[in-house]
This record gives sequence, structure tokens and C-alpha cells, in this order.
Amino acid sequence: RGGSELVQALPPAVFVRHGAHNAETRLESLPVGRLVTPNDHFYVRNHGPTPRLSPTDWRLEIRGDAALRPVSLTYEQLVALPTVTITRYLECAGNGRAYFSELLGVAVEGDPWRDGAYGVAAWTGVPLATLLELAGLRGSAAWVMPVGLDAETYARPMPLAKAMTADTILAHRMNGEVLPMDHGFPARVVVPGWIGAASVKWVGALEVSAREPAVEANTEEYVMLGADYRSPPPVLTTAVVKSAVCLPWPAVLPAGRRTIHGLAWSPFGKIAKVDISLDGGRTFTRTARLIGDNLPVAGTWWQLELDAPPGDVTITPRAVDEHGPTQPSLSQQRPNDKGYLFAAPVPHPIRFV
Ligand code: MTE
Ligand code: MO
Repeated sequence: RGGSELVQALPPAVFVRHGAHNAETRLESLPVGRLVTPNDHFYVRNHGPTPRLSPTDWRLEIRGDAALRPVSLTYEQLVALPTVTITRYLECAGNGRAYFSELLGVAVEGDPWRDGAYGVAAWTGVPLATLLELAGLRGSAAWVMPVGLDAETYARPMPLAKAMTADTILAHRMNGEVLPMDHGFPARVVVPGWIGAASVKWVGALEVSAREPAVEANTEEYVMLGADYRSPPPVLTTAVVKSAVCLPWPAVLPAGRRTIHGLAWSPFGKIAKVDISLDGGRTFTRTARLIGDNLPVAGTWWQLELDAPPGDVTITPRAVDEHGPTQPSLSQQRPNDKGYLFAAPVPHPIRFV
């Protein structure tokens, strides 16, 4: 344990910092058309400093009242197990939080992320199902909680069925590299399609239990609080369909024929299309062209050709998932106290000069 800050250098051309431990990607710094986010561009969301864990001391404990025989694995044993590689996105539940105040005029708690707490990686690791089978499950097993080795423990449970999904893995590599420290070295869970908070980093244990453990991350954080929600507050699981323009905020561009680029992603499947509004989201009169890879539970790049006279415009993308889900209108967007799951289309301000 130890370490006071982040390990990775976070250049301001690539990241916007939110406090000491958090940084969102400037989407305009990404290589256009390449869906996978380079590791050194991937957003970082930490509840505290990055723990520097030694792979020789580290152990993965699989234990709990619903585990038949507790197991302890070394790093070498973990990486020797058969792996899968899945390309999936992670997004913080607070991504887009700035827009609750900027577009809806409601004050919410937390860092004002725009759209950059989103990233795609090819994750290599061992399915949680494989690991849980090593310990064996009692008939009572119903919850699995990955526990992080942060200085202040971070843990968040998921139902057994979600843990047993082929897609839910304990990753030890990211885009072909050993998992970077800020992203959870030696191993992190990846729970595709769920809010990033489910994808626990620096995992030291998988706890299998009959009952749902109550921890901060499912009672106080990552729950829906506010006038629209009753107690007990709904625990956040699945993320929402989103899209973004990959330009600085606000953007200044030369007038004339321009190609605008953006990203769109969905926790359900591929992106079917991206509609574009040039009037602030009232009417969607254009359709963007999807470019490069379009992968389920990862996303796609899109582009729009535009003849832009000098002046101010907003470009508002709206993504549609292949199974139908889309982004709600701003008037349908309900607020919540902690500013989670902002889903409405965002009018991106651009000045053509
Ligand atoms: N895991 C641990 N152990 N500690 C944390 O603070 N933050 C969570 C999740 N896993 C966190 C964690 C949150 S809120 C998010 S959005 C993702 O990690 C961010 O993953 P990243 O930093 O690799 O982008
Ligand atoms: Mo998050």
C-alpha cells in the first residue's frame, strides 16, 4: 500500500483534472476513428490515491459465507489461468454531471465531468465464473463483491448472475499491456454495460455471500437520491446510451466546409445511428456517418460534413442503440442529487470564424 497521488503523468493537453485523483479525457485529443482509447488517454476515477501494489505480495482471496473452500491465488497463478479478451467501454456514473446545472439548471453534488469519463479498452483477464468455480459456490450464493485494496477500502457488490456472465472478468491486461497502476494493477474487475463504479480496481478479494453486503458504494454513493426517488434509494447498475462531439468546449473553428467528429456508445449493443440536431436539440434533421469499428458495449466514431458560415452554432448528437434504446430529450431527463446518469443529448457550442 502507499502512494500519495496518481502514478501516470496526466498531460493537460489530454486530460481535464477534477481534484487530486480524477481526470477526464479530452475527447478531442483522441485519434479519430480509432475506437480503442490509448491507455495514456484513458480517464482516471479514483476515490483516493493509487495504491502501489507489489505483484509478489499481492494475493487474490476468494472467500465468503457462500464459498465452499476459500482460495488464495498469487499473481503468477492468476495470469496462468485461461484468459478471454473483450473490447468494452467504461464510463463513470457521474459523466455528464456538468450538464445537470448547465442545461437543466439544477445544482448537484460532485465533480463537473463533461463527456470524457468514457473510454474503451481491450481487456484481457479471467472470467469471474472461472475464479468462483475454483472456490466452489454453496447453494446460498447470491452476491459477489470485489474488494479493492485502496487505502480506504472500495468495494461494490453485484448479483451472482451478473458475476457469472461470460463478459464479467477480472482483467490483468489493458490494450495488450500489463494493467496500468492507475487502472487497477495487478487486477481489476470489468463489468461491461454497468456504471464504472462496478468495475473495482486493485482487487484483493472476491467475497461470495448469501446476502447483499451494504457498503458505501451501494448505500450512499451510486444510488439515486432526490425528490424523484424513494427510500431505499435505487442502486445504479446499467449505464445509459450516450454521444458526444469530440471538440474542445467551447470550440472555435474556421468557417467553411468542415468535418465534425464524435463518439457514441451504448451499454446494450452496437450503435444503430447517430442523429444530429443543428438547432439545439429541437429537431434532428441530419444523420451522422458511422466510421471505423462499431462494437457492442463499446461504441463507435461518427462524422458529419457541415457547410459552416461564420457564427455560433450548436451541434447536438443523439445516439440510437441497435435494439432501440436512445437518449431521452432534455425535458425527459430527471435530476438526482448526485448528478448520475445524465443521458440527454448535449448541444456542443461551436464558433465558426
Ligand atoms: N475501484 C477502486 N478500488 N477504487 C476506486 O476508487 N473507482 C471506480 C471504479 N473502480 C474505483 C474503483 C469508479 S467510480 C470508476 S468510474 C472506475 O473505477 C474508473 O476506472 P478507471 O480509473 O480505470 O477509468
Ligand atoms: Mo465512477
